[in-house]
Amino acid sequence: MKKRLVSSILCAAMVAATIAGCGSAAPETAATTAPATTVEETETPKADAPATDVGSEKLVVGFAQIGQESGWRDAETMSIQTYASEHTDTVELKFADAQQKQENQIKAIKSFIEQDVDVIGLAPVVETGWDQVFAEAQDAGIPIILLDRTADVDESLYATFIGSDFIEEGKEAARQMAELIGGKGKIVELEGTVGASAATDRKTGFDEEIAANYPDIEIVASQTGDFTRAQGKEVMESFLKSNPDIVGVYAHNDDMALGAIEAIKEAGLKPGEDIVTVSVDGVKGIFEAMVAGEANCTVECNPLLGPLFFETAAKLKNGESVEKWVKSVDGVFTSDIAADVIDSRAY
Ligand code: GZL
Repeated sequence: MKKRLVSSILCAAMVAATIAGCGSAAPETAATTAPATTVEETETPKADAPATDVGSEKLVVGFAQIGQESGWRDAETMSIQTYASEHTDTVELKFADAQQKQENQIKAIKSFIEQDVDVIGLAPVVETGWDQVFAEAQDAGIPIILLDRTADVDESLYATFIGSDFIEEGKEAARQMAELIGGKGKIVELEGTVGASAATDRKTGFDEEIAANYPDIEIVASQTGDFTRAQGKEVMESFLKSNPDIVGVYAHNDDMALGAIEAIKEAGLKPGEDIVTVSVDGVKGIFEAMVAGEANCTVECNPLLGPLFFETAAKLKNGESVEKWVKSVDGVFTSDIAADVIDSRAY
């Protein structure tokens, strides 16, 4: 607790300092090991250091990433690690890749607590199962930032959620789908990871919008593809076998849509024409498919959250209050403008 108190005092002087991180992205942790720590350890500031002394005080952040399931996830990881590696003087990043397993994320959080980091960041792979370890972090005086996915815990157990409005993304996708198919026809839905807030809420938003406003559109099948391209393709193959007359596919992320496009082509049909696609994320691959006439719409979900993440972590270390939800601003992109914007896309 003493270190935390000192950090809080010292951090008052950090407001002017640029927040930076040291790129110490640990190699991918194996599925069963505890998270790798960085090579460099910070010195605990001397308890009697004057409040104005910035010294070698660093913002020490532990981030428990889900894994590498999609191009979007890779873009987010790059954003976090690049920001840290470009600011090696005042921030130390301890990074763990949980290989999409909640138990590895929990292990990583416990390790960050043992190492007494200043702030813990987490993209919760699923919404439930976090109460115990979040309470341990709270008892240790370490605030938690939720990045890009929410957790189903009491709000007092985390400092803030930085991410998009997934329900609104789902509603926008429904409006785009309705426009593409003229408000009628049979469609299928490729869901994200079971239990993930991004999947649950994108489904809620889409299905409710369709039910409320488009009575002539029928969702004839809906199944998880776990946010991966391979599983998106596999599920779409089965959809096509049992539903030969579908006119559209809604995928909770672009990677699954790209897998579905492969399946549609292998079934001898034209993606983007015989079966239209609407998905979420805005990764480069879906823009390339739209330019090729094989995809129709992507609802953007910004993964470039690194700078905002570190900025928010610094505010927490400075003892500043932050909004409970720092909402990302996202756009919508359709195939008619894809060629004009593809070169300006940052991920
Ligand atoms: C959204 C994020 C989702 C992306 C997927 O914030 O959690 O996880 O939409 C990724 O591509 O796998």
